Amino acid sequence: IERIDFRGLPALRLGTRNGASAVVSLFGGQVLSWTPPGGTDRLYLSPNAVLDRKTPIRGGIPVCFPQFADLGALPAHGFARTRDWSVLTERGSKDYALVTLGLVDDEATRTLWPHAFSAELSILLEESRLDLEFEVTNTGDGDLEFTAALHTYLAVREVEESRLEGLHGFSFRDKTDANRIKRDSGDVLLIEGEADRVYHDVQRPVLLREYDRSLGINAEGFPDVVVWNPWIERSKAIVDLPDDAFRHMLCVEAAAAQQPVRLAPGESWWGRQTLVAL
Ligand code: TA6
Repeated sequence: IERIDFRGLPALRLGTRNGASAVVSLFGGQVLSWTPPGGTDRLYLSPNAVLDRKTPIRGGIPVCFPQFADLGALPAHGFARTRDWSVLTERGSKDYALVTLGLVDDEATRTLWPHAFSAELSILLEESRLDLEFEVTNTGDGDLEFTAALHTYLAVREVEESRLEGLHGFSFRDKTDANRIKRDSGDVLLIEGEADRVYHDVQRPVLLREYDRSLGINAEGFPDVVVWNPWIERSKAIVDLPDDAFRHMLCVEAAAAQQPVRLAPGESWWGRQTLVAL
């Protein structure tokens, strides 16, 4: 684990002896890159991402907290992705690297969201696996409620040739169709247009299949799976995405979105997303 400067951002590089590596920005507590041994980057980071330490970074794994998307009155996806996180612990051996980053409330966060909290993000890199665990503790003396997500931007070779398996039978809220609640009937989900879906209470791992590789995506604690691809028009409208970005990215996110998490004073909650390169 070494401290690096990633295009002007303070960051950590994690590596293992067999050649797995990851880059984590302290701004946002955001994984920006993850390359399993012998492979290419499995995360999508927009070549137009603005790295000015103010703007949310477009790509990697943004942490959405204490609000997912525009579900409440806070800025979209909350404030965790635009704050500086601190390094709490770092550990490693030849086979793994583990860092835990921390974020606590301060005057600026309390102005937006009047709660005392501490959040920890543990990032574990192993051979072909990346594991992110997000934990929130209510350190105040009143109840608090939040929604959250690990907004994972996966890199795909060609989105129209990618297949997502494991979501059939679960109901989802379709943001591209007036938030209607629908249910998937097909065995695989193909991305052939804009997708912005929150799948509820997903009980099994999801598999992203491409013609020459696959990725297992598992979650614990986070009940929902969000699938997002902006497609042609929205890619053009999003300034920090190239026009053809939609072809090379697919967000498959671990979220607690449908039902806010409620914590009494002293209580904690955690959720995890695990990616396995296959
Ligand atoms: O997770 C899907 C989503 O909430 C979409 O609705 C889309 O807006 C996306 O996240 C990106 O949000 P951002 O605020 O980063 O532009």
